[in-house]
Amino acid sequence: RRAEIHERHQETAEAVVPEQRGCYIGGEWVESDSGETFETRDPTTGDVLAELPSGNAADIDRAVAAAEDAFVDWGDASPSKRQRTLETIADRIRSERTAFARLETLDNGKPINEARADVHLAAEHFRYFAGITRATEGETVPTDGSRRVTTIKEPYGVVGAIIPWNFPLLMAAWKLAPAIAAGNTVVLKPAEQTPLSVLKLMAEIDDVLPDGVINVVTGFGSDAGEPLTTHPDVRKLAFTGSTAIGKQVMKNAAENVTDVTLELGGKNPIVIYPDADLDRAVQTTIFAIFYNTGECCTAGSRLFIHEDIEEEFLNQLATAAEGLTIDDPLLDSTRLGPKVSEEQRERTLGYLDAAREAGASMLTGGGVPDDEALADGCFVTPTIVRDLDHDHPAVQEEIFGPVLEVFSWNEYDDMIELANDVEYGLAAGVVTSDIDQAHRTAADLEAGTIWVNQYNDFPTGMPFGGYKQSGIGRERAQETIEHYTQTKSIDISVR
Ligand code: TXE
Repeated sequence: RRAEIHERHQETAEAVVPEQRGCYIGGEWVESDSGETFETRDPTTGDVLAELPSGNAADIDRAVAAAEDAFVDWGDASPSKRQRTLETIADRIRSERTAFARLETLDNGKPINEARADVHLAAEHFRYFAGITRATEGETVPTDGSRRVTTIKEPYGVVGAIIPWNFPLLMAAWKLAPAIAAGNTVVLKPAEQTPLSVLKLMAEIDDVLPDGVINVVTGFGSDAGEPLTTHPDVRKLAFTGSTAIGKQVMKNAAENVTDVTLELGGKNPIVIYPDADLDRAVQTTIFAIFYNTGECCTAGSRLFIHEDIEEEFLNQLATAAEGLTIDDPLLDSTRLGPKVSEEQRERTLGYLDAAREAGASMLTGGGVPDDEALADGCFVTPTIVRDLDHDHPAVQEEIFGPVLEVFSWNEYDDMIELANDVEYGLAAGVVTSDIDQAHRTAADLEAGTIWVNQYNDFPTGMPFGGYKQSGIGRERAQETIEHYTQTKSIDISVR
């Protein structure tokens, strides 16, 4: 099986890794200014997938200049032209969906079924914002008869977008679609671990977009990301990643008084009531924590189970977790793939060691799979942790792996206090058959999204973003366009 996995991945890489491997600036594929490169690897096999330019400040300068040039026409383009462009991008993603999904699985390690869902959502996202281009309107402000006051929504100009590695194509879509729908041009820095699907996207839409409307600079955060956040000609920054780097991005944005939206980490609670349908509660929890191998900012990683059903629920949950197939993520039957990189696996295992040292017990999992065929990949077993204090770093910090921490409750107020006792506030889940309890709990939990009797559901158009240190702004929705436009008031004397 080990050899089979390598063979399958090599064949897939030959078929889907894009030939265009440069930075994409002003519609051209170019080397980095320094000539330096870096490798992106397949986390299932450890093999190198591609070598790419390692961009730096000089490349960001070139890309921002190209985006500024393109803004002259794109900022002025009719809504119908922008709409048609976004729809064509959606069509191109759709027609290449099989290759996009396989490429995403190679570069990130996510199970192929989940990669397919990402690709579908990315196309839908462009389609949604194609519609929004026609629905963005200014206002007429009521005044006395001496003047006419109107407002128009204008694009900022050049948007700097920085995205992470957990949903590479989808996170690109979340930034690119609203930015260009509003008439901005973009410089995008993909994550160094997973740059390939964004490069494929640019290759697929090269003839659709005027040159310079979207530019991509590949490379590392400190070399290529940081200069984008300090560039004085970048008028808006959109960042998804860790809270630590998000704070840095915000500080840099402050230097140039640049508008910024941030989508940062999460340490999200799931609350289970004793009246919950047990099967549904188990499946909701499994999906909440193990989807995308736990590499979700929304991962439901702190479980609050009512003590009346604790033992029965946890038995079923452990059985369900042990039943998840860990295997080659290119196989349809796989539910858990590898972590994105060795560094990320070590980080997850480090938290598990610290939890053990603090006296925690593992209900299931807690290490790497005992399967020789998977020995070259960055796999971690689905893990359920008990008996850990809520103030332990493994509970307070985002692990970003397949690790669930369990707490039992019986007093509502105490449970809510603990559920809210983290610096994050991205998402939360509630499982109950009592509608009053669902509403009350949704009201009391401090989070930007509350899922009731389901989890990780992302209907297009539902606003998404964080409370507290999980971020600023809302993506995916009509209000998102506000983050990519500025309002101009025009006051005309009519006397
Ligand atoms: O994130 P970084 P990392 C969390 C998760 C994970 C941890 C570390 O807990 O384990 O962060 O992951 C770019 N200026 N999330 O180190 O560094 C970087 O190149 C400008 C949660 O990968 O925040 C990449 O493109 N940019 C999260 C992007 O920022 C910089 C998703 C994210 O990387 C930069 C990812 C700098 N100084 C990680 N340094 C979520 N909210 O979903 C790095 N970057």
